[in-house]
Parts: sequence; structure tokens; C-alpha cells
Amino acid sequence: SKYMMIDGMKVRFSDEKNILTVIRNAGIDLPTFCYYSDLSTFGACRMCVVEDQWGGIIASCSTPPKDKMEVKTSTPKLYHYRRTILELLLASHCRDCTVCDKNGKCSLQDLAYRFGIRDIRFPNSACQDPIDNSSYSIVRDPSKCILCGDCVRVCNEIQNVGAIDFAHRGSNMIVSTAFGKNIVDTNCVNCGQCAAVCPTGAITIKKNTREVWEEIFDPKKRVVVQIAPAVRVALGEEFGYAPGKNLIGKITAALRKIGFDAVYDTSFTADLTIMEEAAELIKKIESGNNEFPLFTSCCPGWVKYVENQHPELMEYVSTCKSPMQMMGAVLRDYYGSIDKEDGKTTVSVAIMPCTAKKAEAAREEFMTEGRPDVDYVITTQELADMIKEAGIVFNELHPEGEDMPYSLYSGAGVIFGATGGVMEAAIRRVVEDKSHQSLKEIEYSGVRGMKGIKESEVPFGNSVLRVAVVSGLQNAETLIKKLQNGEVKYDFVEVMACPGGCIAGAGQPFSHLKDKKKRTEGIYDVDGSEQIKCSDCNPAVIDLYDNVIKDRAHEMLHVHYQK
Ligand code: HC1
Ligand code: SF4
Repeated sequence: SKYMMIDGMKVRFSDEKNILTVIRNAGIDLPTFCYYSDLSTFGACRMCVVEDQWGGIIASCSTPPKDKMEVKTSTPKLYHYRRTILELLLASHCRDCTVCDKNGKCSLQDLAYRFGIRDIRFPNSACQDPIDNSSYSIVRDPSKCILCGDCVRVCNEIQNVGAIDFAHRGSNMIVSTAFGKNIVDTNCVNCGQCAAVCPTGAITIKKNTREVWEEIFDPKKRVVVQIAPAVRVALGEEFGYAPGKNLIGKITAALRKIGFDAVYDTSFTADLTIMEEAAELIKKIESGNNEFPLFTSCCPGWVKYVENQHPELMEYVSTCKSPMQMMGAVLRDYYGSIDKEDGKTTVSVAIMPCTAKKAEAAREEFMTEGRPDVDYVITTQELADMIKEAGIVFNELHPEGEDMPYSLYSGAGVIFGATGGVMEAAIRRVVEDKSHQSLKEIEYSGVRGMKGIKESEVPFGNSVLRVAVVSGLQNAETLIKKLQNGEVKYDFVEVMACPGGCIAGAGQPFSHLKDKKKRTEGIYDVDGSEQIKCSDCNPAVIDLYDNVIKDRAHEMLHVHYQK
């Protein structure tokens, strides 16, 4: 077998694509700013340099391993080289770390500390371009950009959006939108994946915690909150728990301590979504209008993408509101009369793994009498911030149950948080046989797993239901191309903008692929121990239809996007 000599140590390798991976596998934490295994290799930051046996300096991220190759990772030359890079980066960087949104989670700050940088030999030349605060989801601060290009590559390669790119040359180079427009005026879909990979504070997630605190402090307000499926298996990472640990009980306790008046579960309205979406699917199939599939509509990044790049497909996107917006509508309806009685105003907050949900909540279509149905969306990370700010010792909280009636969910509702979950939930709804055996067959039909594009066929009446599941908008684009040139045909397609689905949303704690897999397992474990497996068996859903929605399903649960 092949091996390399790393710092005099024999390290075997097989098909690793670069020596950086071999070195990291050997337990050496070589620093990088611009390397992500699922993006193309850029080789710009030069932090991962190593010395070869002839004293040459090479970037380990862009050098493939060769048999019997010798490298050193820590030499006087490398020590000075890396420190100089850091000093140069810090010289062109706004350094107001104490009030930076990325304070404590910034790779540049971490490495400056790790390498003991205390003074900088070069004058400060940070970019003076203004902060772009125009988006509901992300904030761009060019003075914090180190030109690693991670955001540019994620936006292009993973999302096929290309809202941001390098502009100008040489020392004037910046990351910018086309024509320097505000990000809100571009085709950005608000997925936040650029902020998730940004190593510094150059692109961060827009925070709404200050507004939520003010509402909680206001005695005339009743502040109710809904919590998305994916949040429960990731929030713990901010408090030392392993990824995938379901902490819904502790989260509920924390939300009550923070001062929320009622806690509801978006998994409940995920069940409601399935009821409506399955009905829509069956109606579409029966109508014979089957050239294009029905597409899911719960991911606002995807909806925006269709509006921007494929308006011709908009008519095939389900008219169902997302579970978050369905809950928004249900809660407005429920608290409307209560507000009249006690003179309080109900404020509706949602905790989501997602940054695009902030933009979704602000859409015109989700306003009732000039007010958004969901007033504020905060991310998993922002909730962790609020818990810390309040001084709550999260790990010592005793689990509590959420509030009835809008918190009872089936396993189908909760698996929405993982890629393929909406599809699996819908299949459970439409199959006649809901036995354990049948549900297991659906589980193994190919809808689960982290693959970017999945296909499956399940028995449906006298025929089959042809389905596909995609995550990552580049994958969605690939599928759309195939559909449009007739290569493939489906009845129903689930699309989530973030690779891996909501568990990998940009609002979650920063994660690698292995963490995402653990969160996915965590979500399926919740489903595994639920007694109710199918949305149509959820008694709270049945009750809501019978006693509240009645003939108002169309106005309460559906939307017509009018860009
Ligand atoms: Fe999702 Fe959804 S599953 S979109 O991934 O349909 O954000 O978790 O809340 O609305 O339920 C996100 C997660 C979430 C909605 C549901
Ligand atoms: Fe691109 Fe998503 Fe960032 Fe918008 S939020 S710039 S679409 S990566």
C-alpha cells in the first residue's frame, strides 16, 4: 500500500484527493480558511502550506499525495510564512472583534490567537465599502472579508445561484454582487449557505433576537413560539451535546424560562401540510396533467429559486403554505378571539434551522391586515444565544412538554427535517397499507440518505408513484434539465435548498457532513419511537379540520405566490 512520510512518520493513504486530507487523518490540525471538501479547491489562503524534502513550500490542499512523498508540517520557514499570512490578512481586516457578530466563532480570530499574533507590521487597509444590510437573511460586511472565496463557490457550485462573485483585480479585489447591487436586489435565495461557510464576519446571518427580547419584555404582548423539526437535534451542539441528540424537552423548558407564553411544534403543521399536499397530488394525478411533477413548497429558498430561474415551473409548485406559515395562520386564528377578550396582542415567533424562513415570513403573501402571520423568525443559533444571554444553565434543565393542542405530531411530521422526509411522509399518507411492514418498505425505498438526488417508485393503487428527492439547488437544476428534456418523469418531487435538508440549514450550528448524518439519525430516531406514524392518524389534525378549519382550508393553508 502507498504511504507518505509526514514529519518523519509513516502515514498510509489510498484515494485521498490531497495531502491535506492525509495530514489531517494523521491527527495534525493543519489550518485552512478556504478549503471545504465538498467545494472545488481554490488554494488561495495558503495557510495549509507544508515543506517538501527539498525545502520547497507547497499548498497541501491542491497537491495530490504521491507514494513515498516526504513533507513537514511544522518548520521555522512555515512558522514565519503562516504568521506573515495572518498579519497580512489582519492588516486588511476591520478588527472590531468585541462587537463583531462572529466574535468567538471566527476562524481568523482563532488562528490569530493560536499563532500568538500580537502586533502587525503593516498599516491597516480594510475595505471601506458600506455594510449591506438589505437582506432579511444575511448581512455582508466587506471590511471583514479575507477573499477566501468560500461564499462565492458555495453560491455557484452548490446552489447554482451565483449572486456573489469576485470583482476587480489585484489589491482592489473584493467579493461583490453584480454591479455592486444590494444583495436583496439580486437573485439571492436567502439560503444563508454563504454565511455558514464564511470563516469571518464578512457574511453573517441577520439577527432578530433584540426585537424578540423587546416583545417578551412588553407586558401587553403575549409571545408564542413554534419550533421546527430540525432544531431539536442540533441546538445541543452549542451546549456540548453530540449532534443528533433530541433535546425538545429541555428546549421547551428554556423557552418558557426566557419568557415565551406558549410553545408549539411546527411538526404538527407539517402533518397538516401533508394532508393538503397529498390531496393536491392525488387531484393532479387524476386530472391527467402529468407532464411535470408536483414540487414541494415548504422550502422558501427553493420557491425563490423557481421564481427567479424557472418561472415556467411555478404552476407545478404546490400551493400549500409551508408548515411554518400554516402554523402562523392557525395561531393567528386561535389567538384572534383570545386577544379581543384579554386586550393583549399575540406576537408569533418561529425558531427555524433556516435563514430563508426570515425572508419567507416577510413576504407580502403572508400578511394579514398589514401584519405578518409570523412576526419574527430566529435561527437555532440565535436561540442558543438567547439561552446563554438569559443565563440559563441549559444542561441542568428538566425536560418539559410543549403546549397543546398544536404540538401533537406524528413521526411523519418530524422527519420533515431531513432530506426525503417530506416525501416519506407523503407516501405514508397515500399508501393504503399502513402496517409496520409497509412502512419499513417505504423507509428502504430509497428516499432516505444524504445523496443529492434520490429516486424511488412505490406501489400506488393499481399503478406506481414515481418520486424524486433533491437537496442543494445545483442538484435541483440538474433534475429540472432532465425533466425538461424528457429524460425522466416523476409524479412528485421534494426539493430542499440546503444539501441534506433542514438539519443542515444555515441557521444551525456550523457542521460537517458527519454531524449532518448524526442529526439525520436523530430525526429518524424521534420518528422511530413515535406511536403515531402517519399524518392522517394525528388526532389533533383531525380535530383541527373538524372544529376549526372546516371549509376554510383554502384561505388558511394555501398561498398563491405573486412575485
Ligand atoms: Fe424545515 Fe419545514 S421541515 S422547512 O426543513 O417544511 O426550516 O426543520 O420547519 O416550514 O415542519 C425548516 C425544518 C421546517 C417548514 C417543517
Ligand atoms: Fe448565494 Fe445563498 Fe448566500 Fe444568497 S444566501 S448569496 S443564494 S449562498
